[in-house]
Amino acid sequence: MKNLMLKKPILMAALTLMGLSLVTSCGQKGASASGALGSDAAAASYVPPGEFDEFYAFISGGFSGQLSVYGLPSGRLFKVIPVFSLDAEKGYGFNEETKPLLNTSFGFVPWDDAHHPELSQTDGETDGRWCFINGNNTPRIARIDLTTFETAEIIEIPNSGGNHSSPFTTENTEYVVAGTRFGVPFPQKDVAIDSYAKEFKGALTYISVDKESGNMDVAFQVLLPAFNYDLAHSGKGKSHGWTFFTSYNTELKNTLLEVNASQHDKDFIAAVNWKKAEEYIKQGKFKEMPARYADNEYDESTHMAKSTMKDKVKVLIPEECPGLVYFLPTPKSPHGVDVDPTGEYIVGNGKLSADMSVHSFDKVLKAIENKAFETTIEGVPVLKYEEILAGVVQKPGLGPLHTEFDGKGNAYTTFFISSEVVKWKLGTWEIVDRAPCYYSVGHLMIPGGDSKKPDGKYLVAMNKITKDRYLPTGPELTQSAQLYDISGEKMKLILDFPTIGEPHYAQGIAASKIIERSKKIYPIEENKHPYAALGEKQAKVVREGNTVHVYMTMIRSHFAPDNIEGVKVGDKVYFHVTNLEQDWDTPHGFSVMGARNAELLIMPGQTETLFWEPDRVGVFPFYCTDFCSALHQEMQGYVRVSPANSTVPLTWKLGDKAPVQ
Ligand code: K7E
Ligand code: CUA
Repeated sequence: MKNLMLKKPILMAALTLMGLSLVTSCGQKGASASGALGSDAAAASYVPPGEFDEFYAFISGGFSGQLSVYGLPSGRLFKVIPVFSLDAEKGYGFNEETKPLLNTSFGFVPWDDAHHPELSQTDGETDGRWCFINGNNTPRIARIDLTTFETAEIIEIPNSGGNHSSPFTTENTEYVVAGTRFGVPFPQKDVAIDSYAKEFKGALTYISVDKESGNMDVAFQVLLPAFNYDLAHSGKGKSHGWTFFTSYNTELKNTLLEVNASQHDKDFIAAVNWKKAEEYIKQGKFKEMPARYADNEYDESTHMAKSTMKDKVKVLIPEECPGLVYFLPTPKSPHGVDVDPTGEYIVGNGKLSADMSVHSFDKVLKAIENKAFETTIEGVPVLKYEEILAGVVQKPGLGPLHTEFDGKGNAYTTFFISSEVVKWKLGTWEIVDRAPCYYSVGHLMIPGGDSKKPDGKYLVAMNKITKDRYLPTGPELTQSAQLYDISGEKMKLILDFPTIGEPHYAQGIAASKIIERSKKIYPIEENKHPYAALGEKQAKVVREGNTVHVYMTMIRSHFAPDNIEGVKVGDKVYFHVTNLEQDWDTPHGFSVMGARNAELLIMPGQTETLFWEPDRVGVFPFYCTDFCSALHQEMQGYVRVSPANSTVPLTWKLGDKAPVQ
């Protein structure tokens, strides 16, 4: 979202023309509001040592590619879950088991730009089962299992460029969606970029989610004009069965977008009737198109991920599927599209618009029934703006991006340029409060704030710029989140905390929905890893040509075996290490000198594999990296490497109880 700043000069000019004065975020200083938090504010976010937070917050890392987990109201950081980016700390993407998760049709892609976490829902309420998050650059969606807080699946989105309007779920997590941000040739081919308006398309993809396992699959794609599909939300309650995607660049331009994509005073929200799509799929009214995309799943019993390449996709074309998609005109280059808890109001956050338009779902249905169409674009009827409008929030602020709800009839919208959160009333559209953000707020989050049942107690604003708020850290300064108490009439700022990466979006959930389901260990008897050693007696070293498999175990405070000889220069050595512990919070680490990847960090009952290619003779230590007991420092061993032509026999041992060889 930093690119929005580029729009500032244009926006400033436009607003000056409109006679509006502009309070830029850069002009403000924290001063009074920042330093002067009273002690009651401090108490409001204080969670005494040893006590739990009331909520979990899942905050995206943006260009860090990861998802971080905080407690609210304390703002304490609990975990950074590796998703799209390598994480040497956990061996994620370095160990053999997780590498397949990062496989794509482009090969191994060890980074992505992760924007929008989305919790699974049942009947429109967060259920604490999974958290999904989009990968923007190499179009992907990941599913994180909230019993383990680990990435369980990553699926690539075919025929897309920049998976931004994603992964927003439907009411019962029937689907998560993936709208392409960039128009791309469909299917990809070698064409002139200037043929954009003719050759390029914008695909909206529906990914089905298995009710039990959570397994994702590309169900179908809807082929639309090559607008830039920015954000989305599905309907709920009365609007269940629909998804709304914002778009910009309805001008269909391919160069200098900051000017060329800001021409129309209205862009569109694409309203997709996915229940209708299901009917069309059932009737066989789709085109099967070639595609190439990876679906990567982690299997908890083998502790291993597997990557499967898939090669086709069902595509629905609006011209052949009447009633499937409608365009709702919405001023102007809308970013977020947010559906209130009743499912009636569809809020378009027109970031270049002076006012905010709210559509009525009832009126949308009526306009469809009455065929109140302005025109039709590539088979998609454009509804008449006046016919679907529920109301307008007038001059709420500058640069609206995203709205959430408190379940008490109020909406809260972030304004990037005027750097504030504005509270307004659904139905009357009047502004009831505003609170400054430090600075340049992007998105906001109320736990459950995009569900049917918001917990309207706290609001987190995610800020792009912090400037003078924290100690300087060289040229790059931290981004931050700010916590507001929204239980009363007025919003109260109660806490500031720095974030990991650049937070773009977040989700929150009552801790009680997650705590009970949280896994403590992996039962060792359920470990089906093909190279597991399920007890020290099973520890062994096996040579197959120049590949050496080490079946190793770890338990406080030794490895079995801890002395290995007979490895040769040029061997390909796989350390398959099983953690035999069966107590909560007893991981062990494994690292070996000369390894060119990372450590392993192995949970109780789990097996992980480190690949090691010794390139010189010598005796190399390995050790445990996680302080696991008073004798952690003794948890170590040696592997001897002999010349390639050596005749040193392959042996291994642990103390006097050398395993049988
Ligand atoms: Cu940065 Cu949702 Cu990708 Cu807005 S997005 S800020
Ligand atoms: Cu095991 Cu330290």
